[in-house]
Amino acid sequence: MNKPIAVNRQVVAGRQRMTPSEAFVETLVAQGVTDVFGIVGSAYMDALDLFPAAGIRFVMVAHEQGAAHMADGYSRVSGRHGVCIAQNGPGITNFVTAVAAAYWAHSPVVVITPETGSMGIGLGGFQETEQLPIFSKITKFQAHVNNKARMAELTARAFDRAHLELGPTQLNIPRDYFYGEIECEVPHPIRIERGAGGEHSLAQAADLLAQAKFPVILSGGGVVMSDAWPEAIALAELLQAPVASSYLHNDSFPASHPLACGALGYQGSKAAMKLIAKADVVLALGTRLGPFGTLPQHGLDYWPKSARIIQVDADPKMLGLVKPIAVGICGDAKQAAAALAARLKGRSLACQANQAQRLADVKAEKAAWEKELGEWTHEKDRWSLDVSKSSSHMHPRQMLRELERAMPAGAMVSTDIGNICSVSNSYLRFDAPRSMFAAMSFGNCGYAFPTIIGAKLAAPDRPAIAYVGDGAWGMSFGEIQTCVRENIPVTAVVFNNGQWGAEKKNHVDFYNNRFLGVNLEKQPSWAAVARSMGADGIVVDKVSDVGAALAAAAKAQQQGRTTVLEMMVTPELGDPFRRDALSKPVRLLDKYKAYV
Ligand SMILES: Cc1ncc(C[n+]2csc(CCOP(=O)(O)OP(=O)(O)O)c2C)c(N)n1
Ligand SMILES: [Mg+2]
Repeated sequence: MNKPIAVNRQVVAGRQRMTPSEAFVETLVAQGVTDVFGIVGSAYMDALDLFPAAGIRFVMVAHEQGAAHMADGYSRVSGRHGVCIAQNGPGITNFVTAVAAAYWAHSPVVVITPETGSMGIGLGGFQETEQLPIFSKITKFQAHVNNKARMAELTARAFDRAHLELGPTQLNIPRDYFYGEIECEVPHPIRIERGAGGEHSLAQAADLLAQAKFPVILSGGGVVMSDAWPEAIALAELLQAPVASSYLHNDSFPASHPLACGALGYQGSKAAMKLIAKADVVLALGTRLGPFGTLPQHGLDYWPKSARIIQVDADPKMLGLVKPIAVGICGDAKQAAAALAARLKGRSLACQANQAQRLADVKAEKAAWEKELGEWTHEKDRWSLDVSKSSSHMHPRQMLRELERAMPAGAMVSTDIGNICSVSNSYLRFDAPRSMFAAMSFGNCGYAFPTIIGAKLAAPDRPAIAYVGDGAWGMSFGEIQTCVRENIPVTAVVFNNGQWGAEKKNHVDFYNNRFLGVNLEKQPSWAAVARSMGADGIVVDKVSDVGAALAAAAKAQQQGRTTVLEMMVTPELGDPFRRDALSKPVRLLDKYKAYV
């Protein structure tokens, strides 16, 4: 029987004798950690034992990949660290995919990796692998505890650097180093305040914006991370500039704002694309301008190649990396937007002369895109028409539109990688920041469900909804156990089209319908699986039932229930991901001649 635990969050002060486990746990407390995701392991049990007394909740997950995705979602909602821990060797290698995803989402995730004991390293004992090289390219900083006396110092540094360098960091600890006695002081967290950027570059940027005839703001993840909505709105209003959101950052500007045009990139907004195409100056605010996010879409090669670009990014290495820039500002999006607005206020702006025309353009393009979306009730390519004709299920676009209409206020939505999840990009609009969590440029299937679980833990009062294709669901549904056991209620909307659709689309477009490894035959009833795992499972087969089902699932969250909505949809498929990266097959050998 466990006895009631007296929680004490008071960090021990001054230099003290303590065990390395105590130093480690005290440093977590000092860094404000209240939740850690993972699977139990002997490697760190001596420290884990202290978590309850230190007021740290250990969230037991089904798979370590889930733990790291949860840490990612948690950090993206809260702006605080997400933390995960696991057993040395296999527990740690299970983290890899999710840490790579967090890396490209710039999430301050601290990955704690206990490793083989220091006296056994290199002997091939049990659960041994070199844990630093594995993460070297997907973390911003790696701390290796090379002496147990440095436990607090290096633990603190891993946490400090995750915020400072805007991404995951690793804390690698030989497992025997949790034991013993040391003398140390628990460091205070170091939090660096970022500034607006250099005076000279801000002045240059203000001049460019003052001369711009058609300025467009491209609002990115940095706007979300720095809580810069008010400053981005003020700057947009000052310039009366249309605002596009960067790829999968639909929550980087309020969707209901008259200047908001929607997102660029795959399955993004044609209005945003057509308006940015007219820009003579683009202010890329808090975005690294990732290459995938500005590829031609909907047949539109919209990127304004002759526009002057002002790029604001907190990471100086991102400035001018992908697109040539006129001005690079190394600064915080919030501070930079405020500083630019202060420099522009009261100045005569060239964009004032044609303001009425520009606003009319914005209104017209938005209305046209809305009308097109409203009428785009199903995919129109020949294959899609054929397969949906013989299906009684819902057209994905109609189902997505209904989900959009029924979206509860303040909802957080995570999206997976797949054809329907990607199409959903056109239908996801937010009026609060920190609301959209997508797999970003790492693009791994299996991302959305664990991520929303982490988000829900960080923001329990907000409705939490994951969009997941049925293939990706097969990878990630195990975390229903976490929702149920740990009482973290969420809603998973699973798109059952019976296929790895996004890849099947390539077979249709490039491989003459030679389908291989894409049909998800003999799937279980995902609703029944959910019920057997202690969640609610509902099959939805009619567009008219979609809204009520989502509303009921959101309500069930308030009662602590997790729901899986299994959406029965036709196999039709929207535009492919990588038209840019595929080409029609060429075969030179006779035996493969038919494979074209
Ligand atoms: C971990 C991982 N494995 C494979 C892929 C390649 N891939 C991209 S989309 C996709 C199909 C997704 O199918 P599903 O989840 O059913 O969604 P749908 O496309 O059918 O809507 C696959 C296999 C990937 N992105 N990530
Ligand atoms: Mg599918």
